Amino acid sequence: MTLANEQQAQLHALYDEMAPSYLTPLWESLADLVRPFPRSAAHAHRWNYDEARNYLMRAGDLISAEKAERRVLILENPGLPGQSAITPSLYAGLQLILPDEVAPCHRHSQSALRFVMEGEGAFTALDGEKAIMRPFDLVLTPGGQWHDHGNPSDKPMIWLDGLDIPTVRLFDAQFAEHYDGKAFPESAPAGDTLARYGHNMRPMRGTAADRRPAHQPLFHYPYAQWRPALNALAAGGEIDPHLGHALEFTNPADGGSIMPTIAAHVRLLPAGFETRPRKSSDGTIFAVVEGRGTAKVGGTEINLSERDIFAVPSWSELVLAADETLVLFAYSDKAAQEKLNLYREWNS
Ligand code: GTQ
Repeated sequence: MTLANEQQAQLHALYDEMAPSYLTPLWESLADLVRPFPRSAAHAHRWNYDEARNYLMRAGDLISAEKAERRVLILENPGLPGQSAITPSLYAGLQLILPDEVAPCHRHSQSALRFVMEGEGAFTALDGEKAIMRPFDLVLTPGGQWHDHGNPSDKPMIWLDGLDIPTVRLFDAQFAEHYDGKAFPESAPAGDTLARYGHNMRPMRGTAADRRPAHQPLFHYPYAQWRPALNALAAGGEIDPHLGHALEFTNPADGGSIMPTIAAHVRLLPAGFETRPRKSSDGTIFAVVEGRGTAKVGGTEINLSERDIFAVPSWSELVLAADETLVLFAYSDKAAQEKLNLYREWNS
């Protein structure tokens, strides 16, 4: 044995000896732990809506929303098996509520957004105020606020749930409670908060100012408002070469992201438009609202049709191309990363 080999053998014997004391040598893993740039375990992946919907409807025949508490199919990233995560920090699921069903009231530390995929007339109630949901509406249930869902309409209702479950799990900071009784008592007429905070205005005086948390009053961003805004933006101005025409949803209390951990936006790419390549450190979940096109993510080309959902991992090069006018909804952990001074992007 050479001297070098002898030392190597002694080192490994040392590792074996210290292992039962839960000690490991940094120098064997440093290059993996502290990398020059992100190399996500998540894969670029698309879920076809019709396929997922079919499984969800079959589950609907077999278990009630009430029994399930939340009847949801989790969109689990193929690179993160067993983690109930679509990116390392975020969760996505498709939730089904059938006519006359209720999903019981609870609250938890995790913040959630709902993006409606189909159906009309079901509601999410937040601290006792209903938001009546229509296709492609965005509805928030921020951490700590009581929420239940119900469907008094005559059609199934399906929405995309986006939560910060893996982020809260990372911090070991989760708490949850069930409400005693089915639904939280009605605290205001449906649409009350939207009327008060959803139009670049705020109440001069009134109960909603007290009833809703001052830091997070608004929780409904209807398609009927955001879609015309996107159209007006597209009609008026120059297109961003990396994003297309893009608008971020904001919290009217501070002009920042919709929730402390999650940011969300919509974008419109005109037919024939292709974005310049871009990378960002926020792994992002997209839902196709309208149109057809492709997403090139690193080496993978993904065909996009209406209501498909796809995940783009952190620091993957993304090029979006629209065959027809392509409208996308997206959410990511950018809000959390900016607070932690972690967010970065690269625009070619
Ligand atoms: O609707 O409250 O997809 O608590 C996962 C956890 C939905 C909800 C999910 C939840 C909910």
